[in-house]
Amino acid sequence: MEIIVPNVTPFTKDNRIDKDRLKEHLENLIEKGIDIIFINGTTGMGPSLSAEEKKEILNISYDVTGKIIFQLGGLNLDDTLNLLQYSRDFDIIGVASYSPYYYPQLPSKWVIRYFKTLVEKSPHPVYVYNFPAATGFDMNYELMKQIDGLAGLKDTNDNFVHSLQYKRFLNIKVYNGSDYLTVQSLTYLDGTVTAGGNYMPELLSLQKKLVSEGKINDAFEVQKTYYKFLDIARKYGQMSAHYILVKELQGYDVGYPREPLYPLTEDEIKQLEADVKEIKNEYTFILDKYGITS
Ligand code: ELE
Repeated sequence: MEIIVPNVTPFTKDNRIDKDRLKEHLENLIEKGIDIIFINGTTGMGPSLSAEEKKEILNISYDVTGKIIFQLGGLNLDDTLNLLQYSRDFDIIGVASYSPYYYPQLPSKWVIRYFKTLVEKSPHPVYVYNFPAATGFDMNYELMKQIDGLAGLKDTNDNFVHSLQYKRFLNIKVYNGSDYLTVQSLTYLDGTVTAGGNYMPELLSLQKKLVSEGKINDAFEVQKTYYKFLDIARKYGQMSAHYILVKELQGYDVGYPREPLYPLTEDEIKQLEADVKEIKNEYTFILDKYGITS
């Protein structure tokens, strides 16, 4: 079972990728036991990145680890194929793509054709990133069945039965991508993809350890604390709150989100810090209880 973190992408105040901060962040995640980094995902603002920037992020990340799934999807197939070609020289876990998005009512045969093209051209195992709430398209197990050679899928879906169906009907790796289903995904699927791991890598690693030892009830207890911080992230807009929460819980700066996802205001940051302060002792209590150093 794997714990996978879709990393935040640190930007500078003038909207450029902050290489040093990205490197520092990924080093910390790997050190804290994260198995795979999912780069250019939703949390990493994949749709806001140019093809060149996606390459740059692959390069920086690869300096830290090869345990990478490289998300390279987009609405320009030339770019995507070019990125696939580019990834050839990197020894990574795989590549991933969300389905073509934005355009309404896409015939499913086009989406199937898209993923078949990726499988055919990819030098690496291919993972589907299914996020119907964001893309407007659901790559359900019946569609997935029509594509041979896929390695796996990340299903960002609060409907856990939907994720279980892939496991039931297909022989591929299946991860759920909802932050609130970490223990469930570790127990019943091949693992979890969770943005919360950016700022709570210790609690995520601990959930994995407890599940692998069969201590599911203890894992649920840890998950309750995990939930409390996820709730804080959502209260302020999770895409930008992640940046502050990394600072609060991991102690280093990951810069800014990229506009038009605006950073939290001074007042919001103060409020968020107060919220964190109220429950931070729970975090340290758990780390102490299990003898984890942060
Ligand atoms: C998730 C989103 C899902 C993470 C990525 C991810 O960033 O690439 O609110 O749990 O549905 O897709 O963070 O957010 P929730 O896989």
